[in-house]
Amino acid sequence: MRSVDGAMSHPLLDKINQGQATVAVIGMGYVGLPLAVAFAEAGFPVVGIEQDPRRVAALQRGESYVEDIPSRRLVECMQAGRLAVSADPLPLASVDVVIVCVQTPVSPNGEPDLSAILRAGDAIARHLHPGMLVVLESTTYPGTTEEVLLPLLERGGLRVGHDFFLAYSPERIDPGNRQWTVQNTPKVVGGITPFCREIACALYQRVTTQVVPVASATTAEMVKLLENTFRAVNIALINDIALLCERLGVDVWEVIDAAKTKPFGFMPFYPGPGVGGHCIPKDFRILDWRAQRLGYASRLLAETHRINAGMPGVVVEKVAHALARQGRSLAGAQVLVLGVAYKPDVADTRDSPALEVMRLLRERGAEVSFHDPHVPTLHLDGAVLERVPLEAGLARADCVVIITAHSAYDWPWVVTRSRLVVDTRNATAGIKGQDAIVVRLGVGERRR
Ligand code: SAJ
Repeated sequence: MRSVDGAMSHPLLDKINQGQATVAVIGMGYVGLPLAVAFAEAGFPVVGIEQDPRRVAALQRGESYVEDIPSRRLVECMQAGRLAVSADPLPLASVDVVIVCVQTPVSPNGEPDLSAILRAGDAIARHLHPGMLVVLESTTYPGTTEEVLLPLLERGGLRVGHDFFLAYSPERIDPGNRQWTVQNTPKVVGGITPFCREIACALYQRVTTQVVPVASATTAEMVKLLENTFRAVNIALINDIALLCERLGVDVWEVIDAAKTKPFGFMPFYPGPGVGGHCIPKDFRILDWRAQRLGYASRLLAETHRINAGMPGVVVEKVAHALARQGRSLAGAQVLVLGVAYKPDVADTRDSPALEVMRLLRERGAEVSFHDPHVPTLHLDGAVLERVPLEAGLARADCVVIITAHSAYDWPWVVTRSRLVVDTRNATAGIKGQDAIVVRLGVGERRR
């Protein structure tokens, strides 16, 4: 691969640098679709490989189901002939680059489910040909690319670093984030060999402003887990501090706002009813699972899970206590949950803490309904719940629980129409309702 001047060269590298490499993206989800569109908009011919026929049909109709990609951008790429979608992995036989963006769920004990990666790896292995670059982006335990994907790809006799190239580059998509996109978020890249890394860096340089090469694929896998474990641990910390502040009789939200005036050495996190989404609840558990198999039991990671997973129960206890102070029992009470998406201003409810809060409220006999401006129907334990009209829901509710503070809510309007509010997001700070009683997570009764 080395030319006379020592620079690395290879026909694939030339095709990438000329924007002529054909790119396949496996997994057209909230990671894969924006990536496929980014490469297509950079001029590459792209094929999206997607196993879900409903997604394939939607994309072929020019309908985007990923909020960060408006259908207009998808249609433009398809009409320019630079983006096609296929349910069949056959196109892999004729592409130069394959990027794997499939999901890696975890089981209740934190064990990562690699089945989607293995299916993708098997499909690639069946179509692997000399001169191909394979990049894994799915979040997984450190060692997956080298110990699981590489042997799968080499089973046909082709050798990594010579016949084909393999790298890992963690996805850094933050759904709903309008400021940080594929194009301007630095991209970490680690290769199985130095040339694997070189080629993968050249690929991402075509769509991102900054590429960050690291020593190996395992290093790159660890970078991703550190990023999200950092968030999970700090969310657990502030949830813990919130419960301490309640007992201290201070307002944790005021404490955080004052602490973040420190211009260095502090980064604010905020308490809440639990941690949702595709990544933060699970990524640190993948790391914990791997650590335990390496004989390292991290107490911090175990405690992080206990605290964050325990927050829905804390919220339900707060509802029960607030009702009891009005002489009402949670059993039989009408409870309205506001905001069921896993974070503000998105429609995604996957692993949303609202689901566990609603389950626990129901277990305690409450009549639970929900409203969310972005979520018209909610699947909960096999049932399909319809969102209730907001004003009618507030009028009927004995207690309103704010789980996700979408910016579309007019909180003074909500509070004045509520009897009792349990606010887990500090959405009602400073709002005085005529007769509403507002209980905020992390705010203690001020001692005289
Ligand atoms: N949360 C809190 N308190 C906080 C921050 C978040 O309770 O201070 C909760 C949120 O309500 C949400 C969950 O944690 O339920 C996850 O929040 P998030 O802001 O981390 O949102 P995600 O999972 O969509 O995106 C994260 C990315 N977020 C940011 O960098 C801000 C990033 O960690 C990853 O790029 C992405 O996951 C991923 O795909 O790994």
